[in-house]
Amino acid sequence: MVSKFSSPKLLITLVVMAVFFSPYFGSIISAEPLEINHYEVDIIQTVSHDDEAFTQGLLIHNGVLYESTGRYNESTLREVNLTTGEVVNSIALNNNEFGEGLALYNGSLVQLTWKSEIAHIYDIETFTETGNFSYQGEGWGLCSNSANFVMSDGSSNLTIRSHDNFSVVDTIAVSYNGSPLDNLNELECIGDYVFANVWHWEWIFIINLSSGEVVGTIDAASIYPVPLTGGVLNGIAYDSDSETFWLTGKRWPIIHQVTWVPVMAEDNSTSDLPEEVIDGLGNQDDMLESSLMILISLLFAFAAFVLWGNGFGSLTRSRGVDNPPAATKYRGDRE
Ligand SMILES: [Ca+2]
Repeated sequence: MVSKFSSPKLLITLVVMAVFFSPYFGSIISAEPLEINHYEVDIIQTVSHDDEAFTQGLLIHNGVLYESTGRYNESTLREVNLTTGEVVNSIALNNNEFGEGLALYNGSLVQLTWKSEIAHIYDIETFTETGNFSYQGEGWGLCSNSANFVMSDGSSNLTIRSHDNFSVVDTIAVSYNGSPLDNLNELECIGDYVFANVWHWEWIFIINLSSGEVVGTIDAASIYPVPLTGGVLNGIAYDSDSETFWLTGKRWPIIHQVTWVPVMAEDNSTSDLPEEVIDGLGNQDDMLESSLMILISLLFAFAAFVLWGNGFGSLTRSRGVDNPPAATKYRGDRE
């Protein structure tokens, strides 16, 4: 291998280049895993949950759980005591309506229906229906942030809707690893982010609402009931008082209070992450910065060769070295 470096001047130049720029390449490689964070669920406590509740919407207000349940002839809006799991209050939807997502805005609960294209508005204290919104298409998940409602319909799009009249303000295409994330289901709005269940997936996805990109995943496989007596994971409620989340699923006999724990190892190794997560860790800004640094490195190397009086002629004469080692090293570490 030493024979490749037939020119001592070339070898010295390349070594100096490699040492000089090694911090940049080190930072390039270590910076990439920071963009999508991967978490696991840490259970704080587990409370019983009505195993007849086909959970479609879940939220917490002032320490009280509000839940929307689905299925024709069975759909309800209910208030649940989070200490006992007891259903404190419940009203039934029309038999031909299938309850879906649930959101709170300005003292009112807004409950979607799957295919009836109507959202019921209730006073949160009395469960008295005070009005309704209409919309086109299917209703799946719903949450409310400081500006708007955010709604899912089973596609990879989130629809931003007006607090005032439910009109469409914007449509956000949600992507994970550069691909559309279909089957977006129950939602929870927290600031500029949306936490989303995805139908038949045991992960929760953290979506940047501005870009539509998934910026985090939460593996909730560990919280499924054992034995699995219910259906899919569906139901995310954030308790701002305790800064914890409550999670459950369709017809699960339990509901958990949880926090998230980063999966990332202490040495920032990404070896424990699923391949699909690692693939999504690339950050466009970091990549641009990386490319610029490589370009600067190559220009610097070229200038050094010219000034040394040797030029790239030594490369072709020596053969076997097609690129400066810095660039070769970078490509090798990326593969
Ligand atoms: Ca929710």
